[in-house]
Amino acid sequence: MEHVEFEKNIKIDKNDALIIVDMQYDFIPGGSLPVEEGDQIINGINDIAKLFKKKTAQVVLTQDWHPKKHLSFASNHPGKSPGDEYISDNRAIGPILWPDHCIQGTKGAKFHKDLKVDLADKVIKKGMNPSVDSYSGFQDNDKKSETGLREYLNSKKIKRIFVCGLALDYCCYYTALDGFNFGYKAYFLVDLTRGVDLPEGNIKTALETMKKTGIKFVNNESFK
Ligand code: VGL
Ligand code: ZN
Repeated sequence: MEHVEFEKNIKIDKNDALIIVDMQYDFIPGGSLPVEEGDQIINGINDIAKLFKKKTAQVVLTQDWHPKKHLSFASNHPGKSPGDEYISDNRAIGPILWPDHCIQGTKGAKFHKDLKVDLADKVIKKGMNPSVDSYSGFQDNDKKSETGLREYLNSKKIKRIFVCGLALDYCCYYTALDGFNFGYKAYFLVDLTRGVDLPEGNIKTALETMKKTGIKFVNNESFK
């Protein structure tokens, strides 16, 4: 990624939270909504999670957790296919439809076995309302109901959030934006994310929008 400046001299402390977004089988190659190279970020995420634990910061996992009849699935719209454009009222669903993924209780909804889930202090599930999607770890797409993440972070006096995981241009992006808009300083661990880039160009737009908004970018060097 060109034109991105990485923050320097970031010292993690107890008012920081690492938010690891949707590291579930369905988003990893072999799953139903695979993000290219999604498996390649697992070790790096484990390493950064260890650093956060060592510094007594919070580690939070989000988990996409859909009912089988979720309206973000193309299979629940006769005649539609995954990737087709679809925008419902309030942008509750869309801008595109997805293959069936992260159905509650299935293997695809489980965290990848190599992810060190024991390092997590909290798991936040999202996307349970069948007619509203939740890309953000904080709230539903229609902004009418929250997941409990903000309440949790506030109970721990969190001031800064660091976002990584899958997918860069959907759930990571909306989590970072909401976090910023809810008043946290928001940092994006861009090397520890991968995107779907649907529609094409979506990753670039997401990165530009975050930069413009005031979300900061960090990499491994930022913590040294
Ligand atoms: C996601 C599409 C649908 C994500 C979740 O985790 O980025 N993307 N559901
Ligand atoms: Zn989903």
